[in-house]
Amino acid sequence: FDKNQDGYIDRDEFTFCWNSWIKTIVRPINAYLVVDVQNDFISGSLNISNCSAQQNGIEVIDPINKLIDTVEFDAVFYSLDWHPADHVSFIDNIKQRPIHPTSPLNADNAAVYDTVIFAGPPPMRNRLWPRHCVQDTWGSELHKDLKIVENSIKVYKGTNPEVDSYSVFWDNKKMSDTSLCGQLKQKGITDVYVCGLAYDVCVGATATDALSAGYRTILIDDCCRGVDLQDIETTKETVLNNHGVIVHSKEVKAMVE
Ligand code: VGL
Ligand code: ZN
Repeated sequence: FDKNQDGYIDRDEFTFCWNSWIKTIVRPINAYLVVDVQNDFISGSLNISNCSAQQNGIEVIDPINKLIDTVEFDAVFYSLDWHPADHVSFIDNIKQRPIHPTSPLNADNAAVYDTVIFAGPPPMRNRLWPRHCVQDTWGSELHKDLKIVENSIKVYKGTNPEVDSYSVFWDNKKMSDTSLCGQLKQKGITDVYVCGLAYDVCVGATATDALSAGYRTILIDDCCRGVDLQDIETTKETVLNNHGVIVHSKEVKAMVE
């Protein structure tokens, strides 16, 4: 850069270079991704407080809202688990599909939260859940106290009756992606801040996919609640092993600004 009489870098030249070149390379562009903060996971049919970790989903709402109010993210996304009535993950649909002969459990002895193998083709491992987040029902609505930002984007997943979708990027078979992938690219997002429900299921799968897609990925620990304590620990280890970052929500504002 040219220097002025005082020996400082010329402002106009620096500003030009920053805006037209440097910024586009080095400035983070931050997305806030709020995963599945829906009625069924908080107080409905898949209330996570009935699961082994006994955590309460309602507790994520205040810290998530606080970040919405205080941090200027470049984009905000809300994902919704959005299942058709005949979805493969619902235990009460188990008789609708043939079980593979190698499946340790079958329609007579599988219980909720168990995993069975459906015949396919191809054979497909599938965890069984109570009927939840059926499209256009109260259970699939975002919780009424969750703040919805203007110009934010909703992402629907789990819409294919034959394949479950924990990650907000890809279904569990990696057969098809959601609208999130294209939106992040189109907006030039570099950093993804992930939070929501359930920590060890959809939040974990989403953070893992964000890392493998090459995004700098920040998991906001106190804005997540999960199903199983051991699985939550495994989720955190996986994120850290793949060069993700785990922070408390009070650290986020300084990271983004
Ligand atoms: C989820 C179980 C089944 C989640 C979705 O959002 O974490 N968990 N479907
Ligand atoms: Zn689901």
